Amino acid sequence: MAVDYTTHDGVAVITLNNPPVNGLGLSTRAGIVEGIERAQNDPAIKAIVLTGAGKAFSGGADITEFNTPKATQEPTLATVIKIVEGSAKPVIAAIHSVAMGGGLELALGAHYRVAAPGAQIALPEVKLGILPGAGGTQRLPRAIGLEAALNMIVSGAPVMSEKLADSGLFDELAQGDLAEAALAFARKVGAKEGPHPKVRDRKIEHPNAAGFIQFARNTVAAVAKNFPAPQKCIDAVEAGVQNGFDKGLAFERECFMALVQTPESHALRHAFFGERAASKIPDVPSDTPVRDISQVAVIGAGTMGGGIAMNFINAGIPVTLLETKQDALERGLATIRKNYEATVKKGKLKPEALEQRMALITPTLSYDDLKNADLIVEAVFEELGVKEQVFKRLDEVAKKGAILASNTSTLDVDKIAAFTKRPQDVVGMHFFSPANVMKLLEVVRGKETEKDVLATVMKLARKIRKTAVVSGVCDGFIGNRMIEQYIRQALFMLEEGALPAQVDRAIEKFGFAMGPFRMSDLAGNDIGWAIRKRRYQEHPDMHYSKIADRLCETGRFGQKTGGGWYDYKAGDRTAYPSKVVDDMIVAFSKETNSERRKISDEEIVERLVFALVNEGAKILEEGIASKASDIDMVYLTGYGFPLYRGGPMLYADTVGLYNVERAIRRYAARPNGDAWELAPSIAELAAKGRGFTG
Ligand code: T1G
Repeated sequence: MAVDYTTHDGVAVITLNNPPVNGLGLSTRAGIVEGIERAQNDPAIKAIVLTGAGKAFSGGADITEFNTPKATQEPTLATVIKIVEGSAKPVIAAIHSVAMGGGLELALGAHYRVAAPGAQIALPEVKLGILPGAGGTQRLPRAIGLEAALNMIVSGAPVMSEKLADSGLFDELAQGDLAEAALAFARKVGAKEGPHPKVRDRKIEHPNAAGFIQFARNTVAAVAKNFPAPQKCIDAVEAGVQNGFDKGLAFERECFMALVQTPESHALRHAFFGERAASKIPDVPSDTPVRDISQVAVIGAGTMGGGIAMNFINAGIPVTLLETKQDALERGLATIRKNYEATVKKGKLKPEALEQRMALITPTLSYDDLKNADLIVEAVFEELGVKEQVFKRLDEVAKKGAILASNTSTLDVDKIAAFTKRPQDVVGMHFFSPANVMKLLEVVRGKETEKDVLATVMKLARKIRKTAVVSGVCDGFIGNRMIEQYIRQALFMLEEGALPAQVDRAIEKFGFAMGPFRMSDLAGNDIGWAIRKRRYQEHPDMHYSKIADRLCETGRFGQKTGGGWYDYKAGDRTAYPSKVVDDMIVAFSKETNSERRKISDEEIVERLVFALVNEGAKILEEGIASKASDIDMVYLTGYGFPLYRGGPMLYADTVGLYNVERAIRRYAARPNGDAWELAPSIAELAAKGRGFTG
C-alpha cells in the first residue's frame, strides 16, 4: 500500500509513500481512505496527521494514470477529500517541499494545515491544459481570497509556503521539525470538541468579485489564445462565487472532464512527460556514475561560443574562453557583457551579479590554459579541417577524462572523434542560436561515445536549464535533418504557385512562431545556400528547387543585407513582401515550365508539417532518435512548433497516420513528388491503427 499508518500517543499519522513525489494514484487514494476509517474506529485516536514521505507532501494526481481507467476509479481524489473533510476527528495536513495540484487540494480538505517553510505550493493543472479537478477552484479562494487564488490557479505558478504565512491557508508555519510541530498541533486540536473547521464553509469575501473576475478574463484572453484551460479556470471559480460551493464543485468537475479530453491538454501532458523522458537514454542506466564538471572551457568567442559560455557561467560554473586573436576575444567578452547589461536593464539581473558572472570567465589565447577543464566545448568555424586542427590540439592538452564536445550543427561527430586518441570522450553538444536563450540542446552520440559521457552531459544540461535530446550521427542530426525536408517543400511550392508571404502566413496561422521565409531572412539565406551547395555535391541526384539559389545569387541574404525573400527598411525588422522577389519567383516558374496554380493554405500546412513527420519517422526507423517524444521536444524547444499541438509526431497522431499516409501518397503523385518517399513505419503503424506515441 502506498500509504503508511502509525500512531503516536493518540495521534494517527497517515504517511503518503508513493515515490518519487507521492502522486495520488489509486493505491495511494485507497490507502488514505483506509487510514482515515481506521482512525475513526480507534477510540484512542483523537486526531489525524496527513503527511508525505520523501521529497514531497504530494505532487498531485498521478499523471501517469491520466486517460487510464485508474484515474477515475473510486476512490477518486474528490471522494478521498470528501472523506477527509467529513472525518469527525480533526485532520491536520503536514506540508513540506511540494504540495501541488491534487496534493494541495487534499490539504485543503483537511481541517488544519501546518507547513514547513520552503515548500512549493501550487495548482499547476492549467499548465497541463486542465484545471484543479478536486475542489481547488472552490476551496483555494475560500482559503486565501479570490484574487490570490485566481492568480495561482490561472498562472499555475508555485508560491513558497512562507509567502503564504498570513494568507489564511496555514494554521501554523513550523519553524523547527515539521513532524513534531504537526503532532503538537494535532494534540492541541484533538483535545477540542468538534466540529472542526472546514475550508468549504468559509465565505469568499471581495468588494467587487464580478469586476475582478472580468479583469482576470481580459488579462487571460491575451496570453491564452490557443489554450482553453485558463478561461475555464475563471469560469469554475466564478461559478463558486455566484452559486455557492456545491454548485461550483459540480461545475468544476464538468470543466475538468471536458478539458482532459482536449488536444491541447493531450499536447501539454505529452510535452510534460517528453521533457522528462528525453533525459532517459534506453541503454544508459539512470544510475550511471557521472564525471565531475567543475571547470569548463569554450573554444571560440563568436556568437555561438559567447552564448555557450553564458550558459555555464549562469549556472555558476567557471569558463576559460579561448580565442585565436586578442581583438576577437575582447569582442566576445564585450558581447557577453552587453547581453548581461540588457538583462540588468530589464530588472532580471542585479548589477553585482553581472560582475560576478563576468568574473567567472578566464579569457585566454593559449590552449595550455585548457589543461584543467573537465569539459571543453568547441564552437569554431563549421569546417572539418578547422575542427581537425582543434581536436588534434585538444588531444595534446586536455587532461585525461576531460569531455571534448563539438558544437557542430552539420558535421560528422564520428569523424571529429577520430581526430583524437580518445573518441570515447568525444560527444556533440549542438546548441541553438542564440545559445544562451534557446532551451534545446542536441546531444550527438558518436559510435564510441562512452555511456558515462552521455550521462554526464544529460545531467549537466539540466543544470544549465537546457532540454537535452540525444541524437545519433547523421547529416543534420534530428532538427536540421527534418527542417531540410520542410524547406524543400516550401521552395517547391514557390515554384508551383505560392509566394513567400502566403507560405509564412499559412504556417504561422497553424501556430509556428515564424514561417520558413521570415526565418531564413533572419538566420541569413546564405547559410542555407552553403548547405545546398554541399548537398548538390554529395547527393547530385537529390531534386531541389533552385529558386533560393537564384535569390542568393542576387545577394539578397535577408535582414543582414536589407533584403531577402522580403524587403526591409533600415532599423526595422518588419518583413515587407517584395515585388522584385515575387516577380522573380513568377519568372522562375516560367523558366522551369512549372505551371503556377493556386495552392491552398491547407496544402501548404500539410506539405510542410508532413515533411517533418515523414523525415521524423525515418529518424526513428534508423534509431537516430530513440522515441517520438524526443523528436517532438526538439521541435517544441528549438524550432517554434506550436506547444498546443504537441510537436510534429503527436500532431500526426492527432490527424491519424491513416490520413497522413494518404496525403503523402497524394503529394508523391504530383509535380516534385519525387521528394516524397513515404517512411515505411507510417504505413505499418497506420495499418495497425496505431500512432507514433502509443
Ligand atoms: N504524477 C506522477 N509522477 C510525477 C508527478 C505527478 N503529479 N510529478 C512529477 N512526477 C515524476 C516525474 O515524471 C519524474 O519522474 C519525477 O516525478 C521527478 O519529477 C485532480 C488532476 C512535483 C515540482 O502538475 O511540477 O493534480 O523522470 O523531475 O524537478 O486537480 O515534477 O523521475 O521517472 O519534475 O523535483 C498536477 C507536476 C497534476 C505537478 C517535482 N501536478 N510535477 O519537480 O522533479 S494534475 C503537477 C512537477 C492534478 C488534480 C489534478 C514536478 C515537481 P522520473 P521532476 P522535480
